[in-house]
Amino acid sequence: MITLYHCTDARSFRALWALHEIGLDYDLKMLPFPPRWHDKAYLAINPLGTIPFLTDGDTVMSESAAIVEYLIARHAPERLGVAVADAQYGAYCNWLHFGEATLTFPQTLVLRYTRLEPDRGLDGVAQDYARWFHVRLRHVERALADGRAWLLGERFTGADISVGYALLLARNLKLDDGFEPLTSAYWQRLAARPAYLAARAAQPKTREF
Ligand SMILES: N[C@@H](CCC(=O)N[C@@H](CS)C(=O)NCC(=O)O)C(=O)O
Repeated sequence: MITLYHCTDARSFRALWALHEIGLDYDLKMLPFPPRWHDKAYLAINPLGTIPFLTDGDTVMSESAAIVEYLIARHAPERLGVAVADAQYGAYCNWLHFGEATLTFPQTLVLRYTRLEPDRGLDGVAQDYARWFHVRLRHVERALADGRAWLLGERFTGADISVGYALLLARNLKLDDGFEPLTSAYWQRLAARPAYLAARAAQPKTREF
């Protein structure tokens, strides 16, 4: 049985969404956010204190994009993945990582300095990184300019889950006013997917942004 440690709408949502897209059974362990402040016992399970944390037999993983890649490679390589020999394999890997490293990281500074630690007086940092996020997001708008439905064309893949989570976080942080038209329509398509909706419904709505 796969076990996923998760906080509502945190990066672990990528793993939860992938589990629903694939149709796998899983055990969901909900934690308060951030667990390192509110659930010290969790450090014995994941010494990093971060989520996601996924266990699958002897396999343990703590990187959300890697978990999406792992689950798809193991359970739905043809339906949701891209084969190594496929001409789009490089693009697939790039979007998987772009979603986390380029589109999610800057938003964590916005989250930290506007929601978690507003008294630090670092609102300027939050504004700089909100702008940084919107500039990097233009890469998604450019990719969609040829009318494609998903990042790799007409096939939905794990790359869309990785980037899609960054768009969900942006919406929660009210950064979606900076979505350009094609990105906005792409977000609407992602948010209408049955597996996305099922994953949202599987988590308690306890987290305030
Ligand atoms: N690169 C990692 C980042 C994991 C991470 O930092 N998760 C955040 C939640 S979205 C977290 O656990 N924050 C709580 C903390 O830093 O204590 C991933 O993609 O999973």
